[in-house]
Amino acid sequence: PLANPPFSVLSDEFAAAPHHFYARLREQAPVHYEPAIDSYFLSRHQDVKRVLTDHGAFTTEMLQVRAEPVMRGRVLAQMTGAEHTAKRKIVVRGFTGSALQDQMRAIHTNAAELMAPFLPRGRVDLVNDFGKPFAVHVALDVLGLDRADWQQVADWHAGVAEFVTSLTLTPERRRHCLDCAERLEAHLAPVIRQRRSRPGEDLISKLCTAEFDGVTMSDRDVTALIINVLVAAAEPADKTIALLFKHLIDHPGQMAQVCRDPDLLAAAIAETLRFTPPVQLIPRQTQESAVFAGTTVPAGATVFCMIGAANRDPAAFADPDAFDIHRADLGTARSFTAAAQHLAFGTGLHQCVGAAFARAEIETVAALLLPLLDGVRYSPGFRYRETGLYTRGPVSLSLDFT
Ligand code: 2IO
Repeated sequence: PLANPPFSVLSDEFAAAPHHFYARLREQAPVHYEPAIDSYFLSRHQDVKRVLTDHGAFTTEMLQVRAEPVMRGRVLAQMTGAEHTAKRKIVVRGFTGSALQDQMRAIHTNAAELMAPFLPRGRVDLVNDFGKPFAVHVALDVLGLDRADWQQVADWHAGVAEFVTSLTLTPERRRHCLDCAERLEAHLAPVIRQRRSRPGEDLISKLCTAEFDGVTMSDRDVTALIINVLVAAAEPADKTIALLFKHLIDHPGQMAQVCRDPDLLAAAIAETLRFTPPVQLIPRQTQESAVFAGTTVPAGATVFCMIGAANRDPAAFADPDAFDIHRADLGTARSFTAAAQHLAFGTGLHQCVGAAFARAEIETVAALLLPLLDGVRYSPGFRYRETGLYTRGPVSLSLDFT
């Protein structure tokens, strides 16, 4: 359908600017088949929403091969029923309520410390100098792990995330990713042992001591949920921060409004998540064959929900390719809940467990950065580039400020 030359999600053209292809995909190939990876790509808001909402018909079974080898066990997204409800509740408790208040204080201190060396220079790479270390620090804080190890954990996390978010992986890269996962697991083993004997208030302790019908989780179960929280918290955070500032710099009128009224930050963050979701793809597996827009997808097939394309579907959002923090159809208050119209956090049973935390985290860090980055602009000669098909964000964001 997108013929001449045949369109591929795996092409360099798509990797350079996926959003250039969204309209054509939605209109001409809403069920795009990718033979090299034997997978289907859905781009319409309505189809994506249907897949994510119907967890009986569209399962997460493929995570057994797409995630388990590096997560070292089963993640929340693989669970259903009573087990899912119980374990999700424990994870949620780790970063809501009073835990959230403490974490936001820690986030403020964290962000201020990381930015301090760059303030006298008036220049910062918001991705590599700030966002990446910040994202891993926050994830370690939530888990109650030592921040001193952050660089090592960041490297292992990169390998685990590469495995989960790759559409194709060479045997060498696969080996490297599995190696990172094994080292991370070995790093966590003594921590788990220690928290079992002397539990504290942190999330790992809660995972170690929680009982289900009188039985605690195995080391394997606890390890997988720790890595689950680490990846889910660290991987999208630096991307969201950088994308928020990029969009505001590209729209000076809206930047001025947000600077004047920081209460608009929540709307700016929600619109950033709609416009450029840091998680662009969500995979599912068909339980039975299913028909979308007249095309049949066979049973047992891998289906990728294209969140970026769904979030720019004119059937769901007016003038979808415009970045507009005042858009009427966004519903900022809803944007971080199950009622969100944008699909950046997914939707349905497995909707992001950290959505409320992510909102508080990004709002806190953006409110801190905004006055520090007074008069912010791209550094001279800076060339903007994004990377990633699954999780996607700026390679770097070199900014000058006064
Ligand atoms: C970690 C991909 C960053 C999740 C995944 C195996 C499960 C799940 C997601 C998100 C975002 C990460 N999938 N978080 O898409 O926990």
